[in-house]
Amino acid sequence: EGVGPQEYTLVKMKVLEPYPPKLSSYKGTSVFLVAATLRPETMYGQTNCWVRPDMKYIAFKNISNEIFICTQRSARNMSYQGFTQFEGKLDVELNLVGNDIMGIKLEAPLTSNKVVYTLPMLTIKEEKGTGIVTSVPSDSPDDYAALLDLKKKQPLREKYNILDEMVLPFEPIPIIEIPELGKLSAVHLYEKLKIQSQNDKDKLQEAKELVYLKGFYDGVMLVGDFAGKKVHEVKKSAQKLLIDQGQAVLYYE
Ligand code: A2H
Repeated sequence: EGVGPQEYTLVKMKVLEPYPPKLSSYKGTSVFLVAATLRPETMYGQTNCWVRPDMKYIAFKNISNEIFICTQRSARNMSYQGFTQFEGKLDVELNLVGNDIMGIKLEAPLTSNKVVYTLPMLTIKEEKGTGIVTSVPSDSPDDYAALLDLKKKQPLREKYNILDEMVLPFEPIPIIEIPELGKLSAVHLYEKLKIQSQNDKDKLQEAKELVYLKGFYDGVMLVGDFAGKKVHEVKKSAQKLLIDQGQAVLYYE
């Protein structure tokens, strides 16, 4: 990777009540799954949130008395970035695994979906971001592949107790138009490269590079506060909008 730290936009996805059993002690308190993204301008297209079923997560209280859920590794980093009352001091309140927070309702910023659900993605890495990934299947080939896996495979939904209504009604939302790739660039490349599943690593890598290469300079926003503007012009403004609305914070690693 490059020199120096990577800046992420940490998107706060609010857990809606009633909370699942493992979070029941937080009734009345604000709880967020925090997702690290490099593409704040795509938050208009969120359809769900990815969690890895077997991955360990923790809950901690931040300096504003909100509960954040993420990996312990990322929470430790946050404790050195002003997220906690005392620098470097992290009070782990709960130990969780992904399955404890699977199929729960969230409120996500900017998207036209009033409610989105946490769903399983099996390829989430431990050593990157927060272990929570927000899903934008219109513009992220990984997200589209994982969503399609769930849509196509009833046994996969059943394995993780995912109800049809958490998956089937959610379709990629056209939010960015890219010359040659259209208004759903991830879908276009998934089909063009004949990607089969979220485990199709090499083709997904190729698809991601193509979306990024063509999208950054030539992509045009179709919806929201920056409609009509180029992606590279609005990335910073979208990040600032989210931060000003209290729906995101900066995170580095
Ligand atoms: B991106 P980098 Cl629309 N494991 O956000 C796997 N993937 C992870 C992750 C983890 N632990 N943490 C974050 N990510 C994803 C939006 C998006 C993203 C779009 C298009 C491309 C894209 C919506 N998902 O990323 O290795 C997150 O998905 C393409 C790589 O640190 C995050 O941004 O560069 C990105 O990967 C961070 O990847």
